[in-house]
Amino acid sequence: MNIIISQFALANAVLDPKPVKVGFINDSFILPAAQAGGKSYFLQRINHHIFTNVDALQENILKVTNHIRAKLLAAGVQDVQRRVLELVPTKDGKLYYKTPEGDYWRVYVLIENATSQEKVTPESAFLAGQAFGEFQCQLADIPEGELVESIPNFHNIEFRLQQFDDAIRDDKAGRVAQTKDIIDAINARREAMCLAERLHREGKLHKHINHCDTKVNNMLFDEEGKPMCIVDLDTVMPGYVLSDFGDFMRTAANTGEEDDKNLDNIHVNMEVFEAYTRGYLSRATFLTDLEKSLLPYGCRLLSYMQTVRFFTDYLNGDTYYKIQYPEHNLVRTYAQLRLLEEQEKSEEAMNAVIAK
Ligand code: GN1
Ligand code: MG
Repeated sequence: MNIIISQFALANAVLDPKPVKVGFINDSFILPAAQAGGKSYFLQRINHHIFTNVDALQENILKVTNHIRAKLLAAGVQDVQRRVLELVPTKDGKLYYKTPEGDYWRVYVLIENATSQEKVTPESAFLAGQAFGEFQCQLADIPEGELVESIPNFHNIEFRLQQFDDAIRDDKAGRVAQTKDIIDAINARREAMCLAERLHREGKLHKHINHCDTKVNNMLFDEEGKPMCIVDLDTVMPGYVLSDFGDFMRTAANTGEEDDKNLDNIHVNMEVFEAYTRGYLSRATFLTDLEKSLLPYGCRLLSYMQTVRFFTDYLNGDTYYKIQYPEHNLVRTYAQLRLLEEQEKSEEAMNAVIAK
């Protein structure tokens, strides 16, 4: 690993990499500064089986971070280096290093004294809503076509259902026969869940730049518990605002875990829903009436999409998501499906919050 680290233009010496468990896709390490007062870094091996165009991925991230940094500087914001990620180039000016074995590595400056939350409170959900709303506003003026879809059709539910159909047809892991209940639950909702794509084709629902992975733990908080920096920019790309709203609710407005084995733990946390919605709508002032009215559907869409994605990976023999035990993707599927059912029951209550 020293050979990898030595490729990057670090400002000072660093200690041995310390692995950190974040996300299901990339491998991450902290490079602590060797001397007090020095800079620490965040090293990642990019999963290039998932992000197949690493050049485009890294270009996207550079554009997004430069765009946000310019806005923060123009607004006179203090401590800009804690509010936006900074990529560290290699010594020959590239945005990643490719090893002779074909692995891709990148480095960010580590944001110091930051914490992340796995569970939010209504107070932090309100602040998170403001922060994700602001993030969308900051990126709203990136010209169309400037960012590449780092994973093509990433949040396109029609595409995800196609992958699901293919997985059933191929039945690579021989798991289709025992999972008919899930297949039926997915099929029963497919027509209704493709609404966003239909509205887009009809020219009624437009795309904005989205984060596309607005899990609570992709936001760093400062010492006072205020949102400071949005991280994990791999999937920043054009999409429907429903994606970011829905994915936050999927992960934060859930009283259970994403992979809860006890389905009775899973309910919609309406307090968090209400607080995030208030924060988000106070900043995302560009939303149309149609977009606002679709937000509860957006919650269901993201839970449904995640059900389809975890389940498709299960049928394919667990090749996409990192798993911790053999049936993990099946457990995740059931937990996401239950969340979807709970969100269906809360539809009226959600509509009332938005209307208010
Ligand atoms: C993956 O690895 P992480 O936590 O950043 C996935 C998201 C899913 C999420 C499920 C590139 O995100 O789309 O919503 O797992 N990222 C990719 O928790 O597929
Ligand atoms: Mg991610």
